[in-house]
Amino acid sequence: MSYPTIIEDVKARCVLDSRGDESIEVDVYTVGGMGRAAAPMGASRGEAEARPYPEGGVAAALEEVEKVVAPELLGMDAADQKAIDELLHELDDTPNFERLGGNTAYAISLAVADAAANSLGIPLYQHLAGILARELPYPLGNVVGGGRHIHGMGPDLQEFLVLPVGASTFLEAVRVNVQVHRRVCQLLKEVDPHFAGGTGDENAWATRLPCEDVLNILFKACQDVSDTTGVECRIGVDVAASTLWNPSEGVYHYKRSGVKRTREEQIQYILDLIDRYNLYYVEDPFMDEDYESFAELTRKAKNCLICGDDLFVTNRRRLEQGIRVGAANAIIIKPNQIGTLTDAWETSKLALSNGYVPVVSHRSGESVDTHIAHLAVAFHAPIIKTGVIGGERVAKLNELIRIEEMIGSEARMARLRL
Ligand code: 2PG
Ligand code: MG
Repeated sequence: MSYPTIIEDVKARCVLDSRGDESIEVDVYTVGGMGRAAAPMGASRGEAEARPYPEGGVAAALEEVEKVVAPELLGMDAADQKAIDELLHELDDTPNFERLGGNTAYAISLAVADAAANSLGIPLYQHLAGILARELPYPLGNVVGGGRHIHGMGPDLQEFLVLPVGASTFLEAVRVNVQVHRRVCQLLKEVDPHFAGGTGDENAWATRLPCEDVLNILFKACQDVSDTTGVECRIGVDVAASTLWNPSEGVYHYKRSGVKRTREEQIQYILDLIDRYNLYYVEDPFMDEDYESFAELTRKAKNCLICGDDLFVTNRRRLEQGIRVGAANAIIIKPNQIGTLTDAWETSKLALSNGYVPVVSHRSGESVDTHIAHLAVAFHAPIIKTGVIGGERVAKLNELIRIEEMIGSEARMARLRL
């Protein structure tokens, strides 16, 4: 008798991501079904994250899959994720997936999980977490873009985000986020004479206004939408501070506003923003080796999530270091930063058991895949960061609307810790 999850064939191809860049997509065929996954790609990548592709890019990665990985996968059980991910580490024992590429490992690891779920006839989140996974994450939506996610001189902060903390269903949460996104568009038209409805990589609005003007607009939009819907919305930012850091001068250089801030001034600036705009969420407020400043801000900021993305790069060891010194109280989980599903789950579990909030996240260059929607539910992540509009962003949100429907009357929103 052959099990439905036994792997029979593996194919990899080059496809395009949402920016038009080349990416790897992997198909895994089993006795009873098939799975597919394409890798996303970041623009503001952390120094310590897995190298996306080997020397030679996607073409070299395809060759590795065909010659090195696929022959080993044939006959393995797709339901044994741990064994698959261990194999990937055996085939590439470099610390940062330099031989295969983190994106290659991601596409294989996720395609295998997808194939197992498909062969068993159950949704991916259920295959990974069983029938007791019933909580929906709050969608953290990108409303205005800046930094490396837009072209030209925009606001220095990379992302201005909305979190509908008062929503009682996932569908209500995404509806509220869309309303905030639209309200911000109206307000930008009134304030920014150059605004022509353009958007950046994640379909967040692109404006030339400086940070404080954008925050004032987002604050007002959240208030207006909260007033009309009765759903409380809060603001978040991704500073992506490594992209502002000037190592030779030892300062954060805000080019748009023409300001340079030392480490101490940066801490004070972020504390002021948290206070003035009642921020719920601040991601990467410091460069990605400054655990100490993360720890100091986490101690001083009351009632705000301080999240590490480039700081932790979904890496268990870096999170352990953060836990030791009290740096941050939330962590971005991007499986392609670390390469495999098992590694991402281990990091997420460690976060949960130490009171850190895992935030499952998209990348700025995305596929239309829906896997991260399933991962957020399976990993018990209270928040998912996916954008507000645009096909590749909405794909994840719509999948969560379907998951909410599949769970039925047992479905509830995750518990936010603040
Ligand atoms: C981030 C992400 C996603 P990128 O910094 O959080 O929004 O950007 O994928 O470019 O690293
Ligand atoms: Mg980030």
